[in-house]
Amino acid sequence: MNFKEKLFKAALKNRSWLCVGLDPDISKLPSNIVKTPSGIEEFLKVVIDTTKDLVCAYKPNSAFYEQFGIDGIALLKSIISFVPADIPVILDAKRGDIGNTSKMYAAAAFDYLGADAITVNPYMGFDSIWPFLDYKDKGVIILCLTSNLSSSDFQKRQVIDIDNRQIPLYQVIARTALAWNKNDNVGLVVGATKPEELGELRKLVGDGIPILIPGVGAQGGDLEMSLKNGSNKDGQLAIINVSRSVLYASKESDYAAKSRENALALVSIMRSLLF
Ligand code: OMP
Repeated sequence: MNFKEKLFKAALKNRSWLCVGLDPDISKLPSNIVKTPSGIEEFLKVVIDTTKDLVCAYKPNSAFYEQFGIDGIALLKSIISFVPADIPVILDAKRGDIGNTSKMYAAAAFDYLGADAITVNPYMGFDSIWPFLDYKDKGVIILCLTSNLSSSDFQKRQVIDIDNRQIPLYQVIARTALAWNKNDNVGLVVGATKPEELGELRKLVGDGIPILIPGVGAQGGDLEMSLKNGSNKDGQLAIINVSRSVLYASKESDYAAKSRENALALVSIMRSLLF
């Protein structure tokens, strides 16, 4: 089963387009959790167990694991394999390098870690992305318009596309991503903090491309607007990522119940609008 099929299956089974971000931060952990990689492992496994019927995917961000060195990589691998087999894991690593190097990044993400999809940075162009696209069953989610304030430094600059049209750079990326979608395994990242552009981008790429939408919760993005503007005509494929506001719902030992409560509040809105 490829990434998109697995994503659809999980979303329809759980009636949810929520992706919980698994970004462990020692300073935010509940007080009863031991502040070591094995303490974090226990914490993340509890959160997965308590939310696995509420999500369409999980998204561990590699940086939060790399900070612990070799133990962090082991933790990342263990967390990915702990996620139930019918729920896709998006490795958030924003990779991209010369082709020869991207090939190694792809092998690390897909063959070693066992991720179902990865986020990639398109700045270096097609030969930096094809080693990922070449894994036909894996999702390749391309940064298009990111949620951060400084995204406009480059992404909103007006540029001339190959057909001589003057458009913002993020639209060039979206149009190019469509051209790269020969294996039907391309997705885009568009921040929830950019709702107007999100709607414009959904129209531009059509109904078949998953859009990963981070920025709801801690970054202030609006859930309903993200669903309305990011979903396709059937109310699908807007993957709403929420990390901190689900993971760190409580500093106390009731964190599992509180994480579930926060995830369920988001999913209830999704269910009332989309399912
Ligand atoms: P919270 O703000 O805690 O919900 O986390 C958001 C997660 O999404 C983090 O792992 C970010 O690195 C990631 N992210 C963004 O916040 N903005 C983007 O534009 C892209 C991503 C991403 O690629 O997932």
